[in-house]
Amino acid sequence: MQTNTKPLPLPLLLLIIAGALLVAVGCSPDGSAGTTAPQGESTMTSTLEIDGMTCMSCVGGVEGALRRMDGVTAAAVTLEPPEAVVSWDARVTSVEAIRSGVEEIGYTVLAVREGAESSE
Ligand SMILES: [Cu+2]
Repeated sequence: MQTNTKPLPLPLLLLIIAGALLVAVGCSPDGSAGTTAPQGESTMTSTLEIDGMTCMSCVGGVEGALRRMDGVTAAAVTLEPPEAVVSWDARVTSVEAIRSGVEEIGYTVLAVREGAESSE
């Protein structure tokens, strides 16, 4: 005994439609609401010369503190030379905020250079 080929059950159909709508909204090409602002446009990279780091745990401490700061997207700290290369979002933070964050945990920022180049 064969049952009729049933159409998709209504709830499933609604689910599919809702899903399609969500995808369509998410991909809307002129979705300039700001929620999907392109990354990178306002990302700056700065190199901070840091005084007071003496060992790898200092390095780890500075790096951890930098990475926890609002607006910091990446941080790489080295002991030799003693500096931090920080990528940060100019819409969220500033070099001054980053600098004072480093000084708050007990180190001194001797200089800040734009970009990721090491001192010559
Ligand atoms: Cu140390």
